[in-house]
Amino acid sequence: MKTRAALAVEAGRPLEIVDADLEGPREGEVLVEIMATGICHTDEFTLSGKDPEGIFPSILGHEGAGIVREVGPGVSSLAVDDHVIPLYTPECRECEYCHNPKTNLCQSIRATQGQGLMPDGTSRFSVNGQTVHHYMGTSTFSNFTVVPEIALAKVRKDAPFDKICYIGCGVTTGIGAVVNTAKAEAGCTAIVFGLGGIGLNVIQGLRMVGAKMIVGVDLNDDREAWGRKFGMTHFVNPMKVTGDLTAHLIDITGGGGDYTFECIGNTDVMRVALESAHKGWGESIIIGVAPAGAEISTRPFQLVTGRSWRGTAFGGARGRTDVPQIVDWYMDGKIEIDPMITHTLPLEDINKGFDLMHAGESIRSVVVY
Ligand code: NAD
Ligand code: AHE
Ligand code: ZN
Repeated sequence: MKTRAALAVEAGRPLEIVDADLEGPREGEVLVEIMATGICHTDEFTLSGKDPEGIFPSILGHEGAGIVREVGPGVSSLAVDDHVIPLYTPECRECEYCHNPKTNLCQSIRATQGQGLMPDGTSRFSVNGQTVHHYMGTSTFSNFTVVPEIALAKVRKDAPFDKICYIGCGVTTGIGAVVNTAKAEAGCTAIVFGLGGIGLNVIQGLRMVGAKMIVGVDLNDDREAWGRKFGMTHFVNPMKVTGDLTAHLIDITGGGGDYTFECIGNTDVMRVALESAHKGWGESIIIGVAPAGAEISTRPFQLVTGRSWRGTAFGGARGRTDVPQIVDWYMDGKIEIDPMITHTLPLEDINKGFDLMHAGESIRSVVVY
């Protein structure tokens, strides 16, 4: 079949709207009509050429929601007309990782996913006879996409696609980092670096668990109002701090954060986040994705004296199990999504979504097909 899609032709070039060819689902695969997709900073990161796993030409996008239109042979957990959210972190429930409660990183199809291919080692997408790669196993910048069954969460049918698509990455990553990874408790003190589409969800996760003090750090002053809307209690713009930022954060939190979260992908900020975690017990959680070749550093003494450095992917969530519950949280009013979706665009304007992100003008842009 033909599908309208935004093609990443090569690194650093705007996406091109094309009519791509899409093969039907094979064994264990599902054809999904994507109804809406968010644009995450990670899509920009890969398009920029900084992702060591970036492959071109490809169809990016990993924050979608849609409807099952066809199931391949052997698919048993999904049927035509089911509403689904594609999962870049699948959940096969069979691999060593799925059996270990310490991780959400199902590895059953990770190798082919990283090569931009379906689990059988081939692509379903092509344009003018040339193979086009999948991205993160999801490729939601295409109106129709083929996704492995184990990488689809079935969700309730009354939830709006143009909002719940954000649960496919940003919402789950931010809230999950607090609830699943940090397991932050009521009364804690936290520092959140980067108040964009991820950081604001960390903040609303912290509010949900009853954090006492939530310090937000961002270079963009406009983000102060955004942070306060979701529960931030203090705001710091590093440009306006005289002296050392780490010392300032330790000072205002009375010794450092019980939990700190880096939601930018900047290795210098990752160091500040670790070193502004409380001596003796503070945990610093890296969410931001850093460019190929980047490395983190600190004095080992920072760890010797009780701080821990950790990381999280997809908020530690097991998608098929946890994502339907997060959709319920949204539908029950326990978490907010609508105000963070600042822009809604047709696919033809998808590059505007990237421009808005670069200009710091959007929290989340969502493409509606
Ligand atoms: P975003 O562009 O919406 O937000 C980034 C924010 O950081 C902006 O508000 C910006 O002003 C601020 N910022 C930039 N440099 C700063 C600095 N030096 N100090 C303070 N603030 C600074 O991006 P996003 O969509 O929220 O994504 C954030 C990061 O999280 C990206 O690196 C993305 O790739 C990553 N991410 C990781 C996961 C995961 O599973 N680990 C999931 C989604 C996104
Ligand atoms: N491919 C990159 C790393 C990109 C990365 O860290 N991706 C996150 C999700 S970001 C979503 O917006 C992730 O889940 N990583 C775990 C995984 O298995 O990919 C690189 O550096 O190679
Ligand atoms: Zn993302």
